[in-house]
Amino acid sequence: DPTAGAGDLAGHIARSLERARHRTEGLTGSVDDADLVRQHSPLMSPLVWDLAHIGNQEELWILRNLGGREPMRPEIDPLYDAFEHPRSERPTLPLLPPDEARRYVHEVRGRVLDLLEQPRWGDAELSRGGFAFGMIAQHEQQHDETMLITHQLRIGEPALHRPAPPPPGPDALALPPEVFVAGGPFTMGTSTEAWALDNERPAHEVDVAGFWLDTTPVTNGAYLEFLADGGYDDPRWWSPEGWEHRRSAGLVAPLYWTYEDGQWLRRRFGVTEPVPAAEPVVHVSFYEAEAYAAWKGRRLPTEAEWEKAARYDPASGRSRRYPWGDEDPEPQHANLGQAHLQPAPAGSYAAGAAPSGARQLIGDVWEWVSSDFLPYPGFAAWPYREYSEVFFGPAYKVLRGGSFAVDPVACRGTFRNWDYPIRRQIFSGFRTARDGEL
Ligand code: AVJ
Ligand code: FE
Repeated sequence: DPTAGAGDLAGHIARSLERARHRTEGLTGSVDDADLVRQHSPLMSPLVWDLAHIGNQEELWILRNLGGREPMRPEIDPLYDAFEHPRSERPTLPLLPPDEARRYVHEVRGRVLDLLEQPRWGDAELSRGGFAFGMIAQHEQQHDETMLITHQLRIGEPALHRPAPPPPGPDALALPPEVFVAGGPFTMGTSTEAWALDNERPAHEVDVAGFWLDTTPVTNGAYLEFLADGGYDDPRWWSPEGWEHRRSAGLVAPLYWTYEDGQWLRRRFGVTEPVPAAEPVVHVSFYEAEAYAAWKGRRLPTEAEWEKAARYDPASGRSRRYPWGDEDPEPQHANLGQAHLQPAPAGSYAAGAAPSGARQLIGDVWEWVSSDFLPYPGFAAWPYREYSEVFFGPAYKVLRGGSFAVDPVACRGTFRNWDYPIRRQIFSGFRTARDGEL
């Protein structure tokens, strides 16, 4: 539990902030300054924008809103307000140059750590259980994932290097293709997780009929069968909106795939390599996920089904924090934290299996579910409407479980991500489901 050992809450906060900063420095220090200010895709900000935005949000929430301090550089606030300027416009703004951005975030962090050493910072509602700090650590990690997405879009020599994930255990090939999740009510969302964000709250009971779920995310090998069967050319498998998008965008395969000399290759952080069959497919849109599922005679799980499969323990009747239990993620449980620059082969992480037997629900790839991003009953925006509330509605689809690019601090069984159904520069995959009894 992130708040366990409450005596050392300040230490836990400091370590979470430090881990995020170490990652930020790796992502912004591995390319030169020209690369930091360049826009690698109109979908993304220049990396130097993310960097100063991280510091600006930290200053706003911790130093000003919690600590009551005066703004350090009020003139830069509008530049780093994500709602004032869309990503495509950000390169034209008078942004802080790399050195100044680095100095700014460093200065903010120094003052935040000073504040953390003062007594009574935890008295405010905003910092109960360390929430404001936890929110800021998660915010930095979320932008680290955003910056990793920019790195993947970037053309050029590889700048990041990580070992491949360990091979799966010997049982990976013998796993049943699907697992059964029994019907009945379960507790969805949370009212007790100190660092949960507003859209994960409150805990509420949801009744879910029994269903079958893929044991692992859909692999490249399985997805290639959909390609080979002409799946991208057959409107039967696509929703009307999905087909329209598939046509106008000219989709023929996942993002970053190319067909050369009779085989599919992919570009991954500057390296072009054959598409590995055993790995979960990544960089697909919601529409592609939905079409694959229809071709299989299956469907995407609903968000409630996904969460029940990931959290519900039939033996105790309660919902766990993670598929494996209540303990925070360790390397044997899940592929998280940018430890590797790719998903692990399907069937990996036996120690992270859910009670149903489903694997890799946490980590590896974000999983598209069929549900729109909507508030839970009893939702209250906290601490600002622009985190979640302004995005609720049918324009956004939910993604669950986190990817290899998500840090443990920003990942739990209740965590909800969302994006437009056409998006695929994100580390998005999926698994499929079907109705049915045991
Ligand atoms: C939750 C990933 C959709 O990156 O747009 C970052 C997280 N919110 N800064 C995003 C977020 C404000 C958000 N997502
Ligand atoms: Fe942000």
